[in-house]
This record gives sequence, structure tokens and C-alpha cells, in this order.
Amino acid sequence: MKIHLVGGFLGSGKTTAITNSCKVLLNKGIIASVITNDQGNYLVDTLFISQAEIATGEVSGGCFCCNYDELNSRIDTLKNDFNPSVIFAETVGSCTDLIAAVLKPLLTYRDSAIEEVTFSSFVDARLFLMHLMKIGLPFGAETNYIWEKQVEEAEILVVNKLDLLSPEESVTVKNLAKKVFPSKKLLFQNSLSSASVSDWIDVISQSGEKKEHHSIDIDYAIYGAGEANLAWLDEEIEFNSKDNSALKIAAEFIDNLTNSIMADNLPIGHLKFLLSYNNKSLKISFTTLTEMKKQEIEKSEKVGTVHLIVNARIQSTPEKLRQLVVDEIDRLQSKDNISIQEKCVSCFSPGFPNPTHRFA
Ligand SMILES: Nc1nc2c(ncn2[C@@H]2O[C@H](COP(=O)(O)OP(=O)(O)O)[C@@H](O)[C@H]2O)c(=O)[nH]1
Ligand SMILES: [Mg+2]
Repeated sequence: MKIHLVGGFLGSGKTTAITNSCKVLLNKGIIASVITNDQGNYLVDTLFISQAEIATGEVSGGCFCCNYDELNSRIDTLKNDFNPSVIFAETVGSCTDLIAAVLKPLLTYRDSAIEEVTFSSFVDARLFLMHLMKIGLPFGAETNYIWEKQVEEAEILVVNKLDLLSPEESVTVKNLAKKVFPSKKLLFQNSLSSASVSDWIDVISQSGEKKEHHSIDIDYAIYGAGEANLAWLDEEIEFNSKDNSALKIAAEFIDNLTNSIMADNLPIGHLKFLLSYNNKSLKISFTTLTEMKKQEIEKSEKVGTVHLIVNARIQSTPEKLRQLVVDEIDRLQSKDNISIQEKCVSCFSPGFPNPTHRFA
């Protein structure tokens, strides 16, 4: 069995690549499954992957590093229940030091004679190009430190969303990356394309024999501050309308919340919404460099009830982020044809990283 550990910042495209890779593998008759990970609960990604009929496990409420035993038991559960040949383990996007705190413990405590472990890191090609051209990233200094450490420790670095660069920018990013990181395995990918993820699958399928893994030097005080700069908000919101306008109102909520986060210049790690209505579901994501674009929601569809899951990871305080949601709900609630109920609200900053194991 192969365990593919997948790291990379919030919104870099890990879930997209993993979901498409599972589909490619399943089409070849190879059973692939996924373990998702997040500090929060009610995860859009887990629902999204399981809707693609891929077996999933979840370590929620904390990262793999700080909950190694849970990761270990999720691997065993998937193994016992589905006997997969491949397990993708997607780490929470604010985590780094994964070689020391996850990869080496997996290699040390699990049976490496029958399990191979690979480690890939994803970066958004647009942010990576900014980094290579020494243009500051849009986060605070400590959060940028996490992003840079994720790149530094990458063994296989997947420069993702290449389709969002111009042809000239693509050439520049490839040339600069090879020059600055000559010893890394570099892949340039569009994870929306099955052909493009197939190259990644080929690389990770063959790279299990790599024996030497180098833990990075890292200052946990800065890393912890970088995580503490971010606010997490997870909740479910139910929109009920008397005149079947629930979808239109939910779309208005998504637009307005996203606009107010941007208007306040709060850098977005990721902002994900999963809408469920009339036996359908729709995932909408915004990431760091997302331009506001037209929603794909068919607002004229008659819908009485919409369930919305919100996962927001924003550089802000939990109080401020929560207030933006409350203000928008209050504004929409004042319309007399709609009732809005929030459930399972959780809003916090991640705690200080304290790995279960760490191999220098
Ligand atoms: N254009 C483009 N969009 C992508 C690509 N990979 C992911 N995305 C989009 O980026 C957003 C975040 O992706 P996701 O896989 O959830 O990122 P994660 O937070 O790293 O798991 C989603 O809207 C994806 O559709 C890509 O290669 N090209
Ligand atoms: Mg994800």
C-alpha cells in the first residue's frame, strides 16, 4: 500500500488534485481513498470528496502532526474497511514541518516493509511566481514564514494552477523554479485536468524508494504565530423561504460575505461554501488571489430550503470574522420572506502546534 502525504497552503489545490487522481486511479481499477484533515469540523472537502464516491476518513479538530495517533487509526480503518492500494492524506493548509512530524513518524511506527510513504507539497503557481520574483506575499510575516517553510521542505513540489498563468509567466516560473530549487522534483500542473494529474500520479507511484528525508530547521514560535494570525470559521446555515427564494438569498449571502472580507482587505486562505438544495449540491471556493467572478448559482431556481456549509480560513481575528457573518445574516434576516438559522457555529484561531512526535 502507498500512503501519499500531501501538503501545501490553504487553497493551493490539494483536494482538487487528490479527487481527480482518485478518479484516474479508480478508472484503472486501483482502489484509492483519502484522509482529510483540518483544525475545524463540518468540512466542505470531506463532503465534496465523499460525494465523488471515494472512501474517506477525516482527522478534524486538529492537524495530523498534533494528532498522529488519530491519523494512524484512520489509516487502519480505511485499510480494514476498503483494502485500498493508495491512501492520500491531505494535511491542513496551515501546517508545515511535515517531514519531521508526520512523514518520519509514519515511516518509523508503521510497517515500512509493506507500506511506502511519499510526500508532495502544492503551491499556487501565481503565489510561487510572486515568491520567485521576490514580490511579497499577501499574508502577514509569520504566515508567509509557514508558506515559505512548506516550499523549503517540499520533496516533490507541485506548482499548481499553471493554467492561471499566461504562457510567458509559465515559462518564467519554470525557468526560475529550476534555477532556485535544482534539487527538488518539480511538477507544473493543472489539477482540473486528468492528463495533468496523471504525471503526478506517475511520479508518486514510482518514488517510494527514496530513503533520505531531511527535516527542516523551523522556529515554532514564528510558526505558531503564523497560525494564530488566521481565523477559522465553520458553520451550517439553513435558509428557509416562504416564496421559494432561498437559493437567491443564499447566493446573496455568499456574494456579500466574500465582498465584505475583500473590502476589509483580509487575506483569504480559503473560503469554501457547499450549498445543498433540491437533491443537488454545489461547491464554491475563493482563495488568496481569487478575483470576484460571477457565481455559477442558478438564482432563479425555485428553492424552499438551502443548507449551506461555510469553511472560512481568513487572516483576521475570530471575533471580526464572526461579526462579518452575523452582520450579513442580520441584514438578510430583516427581509420578511426568509428565515435563517445558524447551526454548529465554531470560530477560533488554531492552537500552538505541538506535534505528537518530531524527528529532527
Ligand atoms: N484554475 C485552476 N483552479 C484550481 C486548480 N486546482 C484547484 N483549483 C481551484 O482552487 C480552489 C481551491 O482548491 P482546493 O482543491 O479546495 O484547495 P485546497 O485547499 O488546497 O484543498 C478551488 O476553487 C479549485 O477548483 C488548478 O489547477 N487550476
Ligand atoms: Mg483541501
